[in-house]
Amino acid sequence: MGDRIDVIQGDITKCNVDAIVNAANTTLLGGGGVDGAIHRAAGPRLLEECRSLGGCPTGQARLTQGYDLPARWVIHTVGPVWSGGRRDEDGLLAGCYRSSLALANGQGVESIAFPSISTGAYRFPVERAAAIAVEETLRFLTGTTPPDRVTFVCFDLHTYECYRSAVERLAGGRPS
Ligand code: AR6
Repeated sequence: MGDRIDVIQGDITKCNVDAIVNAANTTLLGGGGVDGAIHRAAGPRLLEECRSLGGCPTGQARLTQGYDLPARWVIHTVGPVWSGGRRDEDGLLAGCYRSSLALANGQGVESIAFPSISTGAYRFPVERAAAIAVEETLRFLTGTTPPDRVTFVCFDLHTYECYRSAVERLAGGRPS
């Protein structure tokens, strides 16, 4: 199963995959971090389409086109703000991965790239988030295609190391 999961360090806006996932907020109207980078790279038509969606609840996901991005689709999901772990942050973060992968599956998306949802401005602890991301992805991929290939795109080295070790530990092998 580990052979369908990749971990790389880099910029998700440059990824040549069918769909990239955006760590958005409930308005879907843009922001900082990876959200800002995706809107800048996709161009103003992305914001226009996002406006028509009327927002997205935490833990769910919405699909738009990718416009000027190499990726054909953007899946916008809203991670939880970390507040100590007592507000079902784990369950909500798992929901982000489940609903993003379900949308990808319904759209026939073969390859999808995720950023490390919630671990920037929303302060979710990275090691804990990486375990949830990998567990939910493995659970979804078992017996399901598409997507055939999932890439975790980590911006900084610490995040990269956390996701790599989560894949090694949970998928029973080194990420390819
Ligand atoms: N490619 C890949 N990862 C990136 C990139 C990039 N180009 N840029 C940043 N990251 P964050 P959140 C990493 O804050 O915690 C926004 O304002 C970043 O280093 O983008 O879910 C939204 O509008 C970190 O590891 O998302 C929301 O209001 C990870 O992406 C809020 O931030 C997530 O950091 C969402 O916060």
